[in-house]
Amino acid sequence: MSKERIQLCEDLADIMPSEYQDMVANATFGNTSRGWKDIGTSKELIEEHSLCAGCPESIAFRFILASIPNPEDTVFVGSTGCTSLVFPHIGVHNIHSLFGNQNAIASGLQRALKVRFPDRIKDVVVLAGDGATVDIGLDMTMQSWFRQEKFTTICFDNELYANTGGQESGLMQKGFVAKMAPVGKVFEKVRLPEIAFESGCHYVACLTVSKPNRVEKAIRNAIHVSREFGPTYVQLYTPCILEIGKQSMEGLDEMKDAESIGGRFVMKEFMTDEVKEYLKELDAKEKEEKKAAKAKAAAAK
Ligand SMILES: Cc1ncc(C[n+]2csc(CCOP(=O)(O)OP(=O)(O)O)c2C)c(N)n1
Ligand code: SF4
Ligand SMILES: [Mg+2]
Repeated sequence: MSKERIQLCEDLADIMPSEYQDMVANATFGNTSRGWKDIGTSKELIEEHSLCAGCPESIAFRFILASIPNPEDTVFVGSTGCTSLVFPHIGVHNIHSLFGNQNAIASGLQRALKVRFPDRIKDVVVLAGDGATVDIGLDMTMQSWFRQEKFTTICFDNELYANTGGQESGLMQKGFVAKMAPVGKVFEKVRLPEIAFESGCHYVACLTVSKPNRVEKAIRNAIHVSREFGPTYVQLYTPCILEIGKQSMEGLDEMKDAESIGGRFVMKEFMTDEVKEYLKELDAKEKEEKKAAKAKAAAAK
């Protein structure tokens, strides 16, 4: 990774917005050890968001953007929904795709980047809602897994179509009544994490976004594994507080309840034995690198 990739053009530097200047000077591009702990002390890759106040999708975005290992060489592929309202405000390349097509677009993009930049690591990350990933786009989602496309799919699971007012989705829980689904869901929540693993994903994680360290680890694992092995999937419970009748400050409690013992979103991970071994080695390597960086900093004092 290199900070040289994110620069201001000298001739235009004085007319660039101050937020952009700040990002070039103070964001964590190029830091190998970037992570959620940088939030609050460095320039974040998200300027603002246009979601409802307190929407868990907003904090999920912040954690993900702080955790991606290679932001200057990452391209997000989004889809229509509440998530798509945030993409115009982030400092990472992103593409908006037609609703449901995101994994097809990402497949072509990842392949093209591999041809165009054979010697550079380029990460493609799909980030879309449950309606886009599991309902209308399920065919494209699963076909990319069957074809072993090397990118990560992140699903913001708020258990309905929030952006269009609350229609039923496959990830909605049984019996739930939404504003635009008055009868109530008649079948169980689709078990997409299990389906993803059975469909060829090499690493799968399902969790809430209440604990930033867990989100960071899951995102990093998913991206590193996608580079080496093939498709990976991360499902994040980001409840729509409007639909479940919560106040803006109650989203965190909702997620904590959901992940406590016996809850619907106790964290789960699936991975192959090969991946388990690979992640163990990656962790050990990262620990060594951190130790060496600390020792270097101490010696420089
Ligand atoms: C091709 C197409 N079909 C349908 C829509 C209408 N549409 C916009 S947002 C949305 C729901 C998004 O739901 P989800 O993916 O779960 O994201 P959320 O808004 O819940 O974050 C739908 C159906 C559209 N914009 N384009
Ligand atoms: S409608 Fe729901 S999911 Fe969408 S921004 Fe508002 S709280 Fe978040
Ligand atoms: Mg949704």
